Amino acid sequence: MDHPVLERTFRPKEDEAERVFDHLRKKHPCLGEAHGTTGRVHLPVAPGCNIQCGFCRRAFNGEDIRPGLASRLVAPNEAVDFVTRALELCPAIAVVGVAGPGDTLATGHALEAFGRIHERFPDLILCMSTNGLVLGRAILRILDAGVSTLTVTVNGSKPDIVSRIVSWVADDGRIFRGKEGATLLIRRQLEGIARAAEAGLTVKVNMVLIPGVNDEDVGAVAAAVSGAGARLFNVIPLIPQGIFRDTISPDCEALRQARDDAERSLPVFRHCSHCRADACGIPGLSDFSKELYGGVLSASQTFSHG
Ligand code: CLF
Ligand code: SF4
Repeated sequence: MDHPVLERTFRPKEDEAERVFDHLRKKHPCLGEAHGTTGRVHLPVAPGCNIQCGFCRRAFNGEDIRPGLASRLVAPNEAVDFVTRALELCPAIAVVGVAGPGDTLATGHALEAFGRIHERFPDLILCMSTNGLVLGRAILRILDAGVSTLTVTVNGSKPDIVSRIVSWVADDGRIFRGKEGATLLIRRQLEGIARAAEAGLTVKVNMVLIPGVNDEDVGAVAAAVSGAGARLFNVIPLIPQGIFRDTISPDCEALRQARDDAERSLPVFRHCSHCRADACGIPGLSDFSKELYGGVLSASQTFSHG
């Protein structure tokens, strides 16, 4: 067990995990204390996805296959240049995140970009968002790339709810639909969170709140992910699009109720800016994405896992 990464996969002592979380919270704008003072840049470096969420527009506008998609993404070998420029635009940036437009682990692009950034900027916090489908099997590669904080988007704890949100799940060359796909996804998400927490990664969970679909399930999701080792919970109101284009976004009361339900199991982050996959600046205060990406990416709506 002399490999440094393998050594780090031992479950850290709880006080050590708490110490790491406290340290990160002072610098990371999405973990609580540093909100409003430090910034993040998102690199839209993840091109594809391995599941299909009903509220995600990617499959509806053909972005996955349309010629020209590459020009709207950051390539892994461009990542260091974009981060260098982002730091010039906003020196308060403490975190580099990848939050879309696809899933960070569906391709190798995000981890390659993180590895390059970690080598050049070892003091920046690297933050990765994922749907969690293949998280458990990627832990060593995630650690090797220098990532320290994860967001896993978990939108339900029960197959009958998740199957209304996720139409298919692709795994090992097979497509799983309906409750079969939902069951696989939920199991992998909880296993992935548990392995990530054991490895010393700080895990936050995002849940997209869809009125009439998963609003009754928030407390159960928070309890399940807390049991797996997540440290923070964030409720994201639905942006009505895709198959949920006629669903009304949750109002303030619904959001408050959801946060209260989650807070029975986990601390809740209440300052989320619902960032895009190409955000740059201090969340809620400044946005340099047009300056950074030349306005090309900003012209196109992209869903961000955040
Ligand atoms: Fe980005 Fe997300 Fe990391 Fe933050 S955003 S990948 S955890 S660095 Fe933050 Fe933006 Fe809300 Fe996300 S305000 S959407 S919670
Ligand atoms: Fe994939 Fe994320 Fe879109 Fe869901 S929301 S289909 S996980 S890119």
